Amino acid sequence: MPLIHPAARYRPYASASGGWGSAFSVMNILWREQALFKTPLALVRQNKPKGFACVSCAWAKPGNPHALEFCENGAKATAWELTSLRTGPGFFEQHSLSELRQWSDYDLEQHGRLTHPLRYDPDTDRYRTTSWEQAWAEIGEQLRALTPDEVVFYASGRASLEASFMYQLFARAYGTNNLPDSSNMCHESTSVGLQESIGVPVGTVTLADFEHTDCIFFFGQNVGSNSPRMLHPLQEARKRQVPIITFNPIRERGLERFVNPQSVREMLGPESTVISTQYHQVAIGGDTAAITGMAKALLEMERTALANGQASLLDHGFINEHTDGFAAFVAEVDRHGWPELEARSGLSRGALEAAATVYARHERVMVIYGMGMTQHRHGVENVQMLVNFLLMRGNMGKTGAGICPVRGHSNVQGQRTVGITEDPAKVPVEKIESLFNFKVPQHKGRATVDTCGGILDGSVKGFIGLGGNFLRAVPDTDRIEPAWSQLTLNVQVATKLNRSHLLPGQHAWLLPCLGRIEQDVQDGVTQVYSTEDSTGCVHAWQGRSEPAGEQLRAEVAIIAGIAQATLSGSERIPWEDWRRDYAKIRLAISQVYPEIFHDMESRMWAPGGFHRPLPVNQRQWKTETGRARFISPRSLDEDDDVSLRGARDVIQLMTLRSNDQFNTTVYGYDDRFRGVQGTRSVVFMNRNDIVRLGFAAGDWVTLRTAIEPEVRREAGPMQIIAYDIPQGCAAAYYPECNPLVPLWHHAERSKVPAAKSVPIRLSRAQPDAQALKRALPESDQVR
Ligand SMILES: Nc1nc2c(c(=O)[nH]1)N[C@H]1C(S)=C(S)[C@@H](COP(=O)(O)OP(=O)(O)OC[C@H]3O[C@@H](n4cnc5c(=O)[nH]c(N)nc54)[C@H](O)[C@@H]3O)O[C@H]1N2
Ligand SMILES: Nc1nc2c(c(=O)[nH]1)N[C@H]1C(S)=C(S)[C@@H](COP(=O)(O)OP(=O)(O)OC[C@H]3O[C@@H](n4cnc5c(=O)[nH]c(N)nc54)[C@H](O)[C@@H]3O)O[C@H]1N2
Ligand SMILES: [Mo]
Repeated sequence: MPLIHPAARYRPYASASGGWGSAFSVMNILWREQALFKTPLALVRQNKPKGFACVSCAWAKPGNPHALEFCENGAKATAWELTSLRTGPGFFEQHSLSELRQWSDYDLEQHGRLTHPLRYDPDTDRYRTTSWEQAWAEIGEQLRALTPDEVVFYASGRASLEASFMYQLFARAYGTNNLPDSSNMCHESTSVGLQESIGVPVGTVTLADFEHTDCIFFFGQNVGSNSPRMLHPLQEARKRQVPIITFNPIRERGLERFVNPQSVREMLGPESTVISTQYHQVAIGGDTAAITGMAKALLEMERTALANGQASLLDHGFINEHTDGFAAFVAEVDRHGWPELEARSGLSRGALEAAATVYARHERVMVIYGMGMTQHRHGVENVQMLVNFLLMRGNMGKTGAGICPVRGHSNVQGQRTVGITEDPAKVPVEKIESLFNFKVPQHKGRATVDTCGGILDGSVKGFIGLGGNFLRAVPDTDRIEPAWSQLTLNVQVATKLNRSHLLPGQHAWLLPCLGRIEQDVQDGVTQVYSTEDSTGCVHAWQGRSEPAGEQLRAEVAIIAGIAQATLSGSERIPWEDWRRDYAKIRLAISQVYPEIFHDMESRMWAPGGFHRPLPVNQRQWKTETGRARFISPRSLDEDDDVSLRGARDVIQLMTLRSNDQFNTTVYGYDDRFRGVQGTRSVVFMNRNDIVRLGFAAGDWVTLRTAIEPEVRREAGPMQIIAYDIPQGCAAAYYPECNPLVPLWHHAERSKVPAAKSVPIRLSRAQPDAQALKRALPESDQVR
């Protein structure tokens, strides 16, 4: 067997993020997608007034955009959608689904855009072309035969406010609140945590706050790969000498140095901007302990100051007037000694005191965070701990300060705002009932984890997917796959082929839709659509590129088609009018949610969009007690109930994204910033752990979940990379590692799968030629 030395494919990345590496990477994908000419034209309009919203991340779209307001990964996402490659009817004549199931995620999507509505034919094991009218009629018939609570309506976070509003209304008029959403795997810990703590489910920071902040804390988010446009305001802040204090187990390149690829001077010159002024490599799951440590340091500084007759360090005026729970929080912090905090956080007292000192010296502090905080068993407490930290010095409801969750999908926050949620208590039921003349079901529906449970036990029989790749994105994928193929009904609205489409169940349709970059013409009139970004701004957009095929339909039209074929019509929902004129959908949205969306039709065109009202910014707290709440964590341990502390062969695995993917969409096999080339089958480990466990860098291993060992959960083979990551911690890629995450291993209350903290054991693997080829797809050595 050929020996593959890791040095051939792993070389630490010495450059800054952005820069020439970024420019080359974009050219590469334009070439591969055969989109060299179309894409650059489209990119000029990306994130611009009268242009289209980037289909990649949810980061804010400024009112005064750069000449080119896009990033490396936004450009990749655009090229991915505008590709000249097609997966048409001929493709499905050639390939059966059992054959396609052997393909990689990369190969499936790389084949290009879906072009025709398809129905699965079990006799030939192939998708066959159907007509839209027939598809809608047959899907309607299937839905009417099922009981509403046996069906779920999944949304992946891209669909516009208009399509999303229609989608949830359809599900509810049909008779269920089963509305799982990608946000159930993502920022639901934020929605639950912030709602309780400060009375809004979303972040409070806007782009303008970046101009006024004087200090930034950054937890568990990989800005260089996952929201690169945010590097611009961060770079601006650094030019004003704003300190940025980062907590992340891995030294992410984008959090260290940045060269703006759109600045000629920076590209040609030697400088790069240092992003993080302090970098703390916290242990996986150690953030609550780290923040407790900083709170402890602050309380100690405060006591010393008061004893010396100096001014108070904490904002007692704010704490007394606006918060509750402070005394209990102080007692909780006092309860923990430094040795315990150091052990749990993996950071020294000195490091935590240094961070706390910077915090104490600044007046306008904001906290930015991502999946490193939410995807833990204590994800909700992690988020609430960030709020506690901010409240100590009144960093809420003041310019330049606040909390900034970095959302994932480009309209995931907006989908929740217009009613995509399993909880009817979160939607204005009375307004919906009186406007549309139907009863909203009163009982809670299923979110993502409950949907998976229902698929496993057979109580979920029908699945409608508005985008996404549910089967690949959810935890415990190897257990769910066989059950997924037992569904009675499986309808997927998609732009490209993915694994969720390949295990079709009894009756399955694959319906191709327009992407957001494409022109959406209904009855001769070009439609516009709207989204809400991570900072709570609502914008209008318009796609202008030529659609990938004549048969494609807009998501709005597809939902209207299925709804009309399913519902009795007694509901008084004007599906056909809405399909013809999206302004009418927006009017309905503004009637159901007037506080947020009044006069939406005119306001959404304002440069930078319009802000949803955030009472927090007026220091009004819509919480249970009418105050902002210090909510003490119940434990410093991220996994207290499954802790395998003391089991020396167990390490904590985080599953994360490379720089060359968008969620389950794999653009390529390089992770430039982490120095990996040509493979995704790697596990990053601390050198001491590698030696201690009897391995060497470059060894092939199988990863096995250590909790609930009676269930066999495995992933691999993967090659070990010796990496700068704390001892006891490891990292590997999502979605390859999803079979390792037990379905029940999720955040309490928010049910976000704890994808950032899975206890695993390693065993030596001997990959055969086929496994090697899968692991190293671009390697000549194994061909
Ligand atoms: N190019 C690109 N852009 C994307 C996406 C994509 O896949 N590709 N996905 C989109 C989506 S849906 C989302 S939700 C976002 C995701 O964006 P991120 O929130 O950045 O998600 P991850 O890549 O999973 O990385 C999480 C980061 O958390 C760190 N981390 C892991 N565990 C811990 C911990 O216990 N504590 C701390 N402090 N840090 C930890 C990891 O080292 C990593 O840097 O990006 C969005 N944008
Ligand atoms: N282990 C582990 N698991 C995770 C995560 C993790 O960090 N670790 N992250 C979680 C997170 S944060 C998220 S958000 C989920 C993501 O879960 P999903 O949102 O379900 O997955 P995506 O990969 O974003 O979906 C990609 C598919 O969407 C379709 N698509 C693309 N554009 C459009 C469009 O405009 N319209 C329609 N209808 N379809 C379109 C394409 O067919 C494409 O194949 O995964 C979660 N799972
Ligand atoms: Mo996400």
